[in-house]
Amino acid sequence: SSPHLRTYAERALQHKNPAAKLLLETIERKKSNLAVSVDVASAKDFLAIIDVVGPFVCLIKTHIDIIHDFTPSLITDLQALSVKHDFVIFEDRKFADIGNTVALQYSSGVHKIASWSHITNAHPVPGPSIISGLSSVGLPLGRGLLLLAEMSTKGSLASGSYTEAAVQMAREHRNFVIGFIAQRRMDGIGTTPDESIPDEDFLILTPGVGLDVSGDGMGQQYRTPRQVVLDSGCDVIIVGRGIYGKDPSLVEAISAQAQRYRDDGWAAYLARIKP
Ligand code: BMP
Repeated sequence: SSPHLRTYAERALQHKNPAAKLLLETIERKKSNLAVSVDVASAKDFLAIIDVVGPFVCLIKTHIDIIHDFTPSLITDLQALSVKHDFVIFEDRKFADIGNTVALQYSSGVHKIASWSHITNAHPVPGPSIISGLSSVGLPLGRGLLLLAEMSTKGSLASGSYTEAAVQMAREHRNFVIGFIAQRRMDGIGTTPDESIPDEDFLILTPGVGLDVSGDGMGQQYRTPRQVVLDSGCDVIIVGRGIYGKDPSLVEAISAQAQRYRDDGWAAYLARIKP
């Protein structure tokens, strides 16, 4: 059956990539397919939000280059929170260069992403060499890569044959590419029904999720957890401003929003796997 009709636990047993396995197991253990994207500029706010939403998430998504007062100790603190609250870490770096350059960007610089982020992502635009470059660093560390097959923004160029080519690229590197940033399932895309690969199980992590507004006035487009998980078959909802809003000090409001999205995402999943 199509992967999205199976439980996260069943899928965890079959996945060979350690990061994919960890994510699926964490989703099942915490009964949460919610990822929170913590896009704030101060280290203090960053850690405070993660500590509040931590109990409700399977994954924390970071843009570490947004933090204006970054120091290496922030990573130690982030890792401590990931142990305390049991979540996976995904640095949303969106690599997009030649293999040699992305390998350096992934392993080195101030942020040393590969050393702490279980999952990262890349634009498929340079072709398969971006996967080779990143996997030369990430595979020995047990990391996983997501390709951006689609985007949530109005007017996105990642559609049609571009999306298909991204899926084909992923199929050639299934030990390292664990899935996609996309708006719907990618199973069998670019194949005829008799060609489709039975044990293909790509994880679909989906941003552009919000319950209260339909956009942000800068091209972002929001759909509800139910539309994303039940109607489109995606595996993880990624929510940023819908949860932490404009004021990171409103701890109770943030906690309530995280629970609300966690509950909606999980209800949509249960409705999806119901026979
Ligand atoms: P928000 O929920 O506040 O709109 O944040 C969405 C997050 O997901 C941002 O960190 C953005 O970089 C990321 N994102 C997205 O919105 N759309 C995509 O197609 C891919 C993304 O990584």
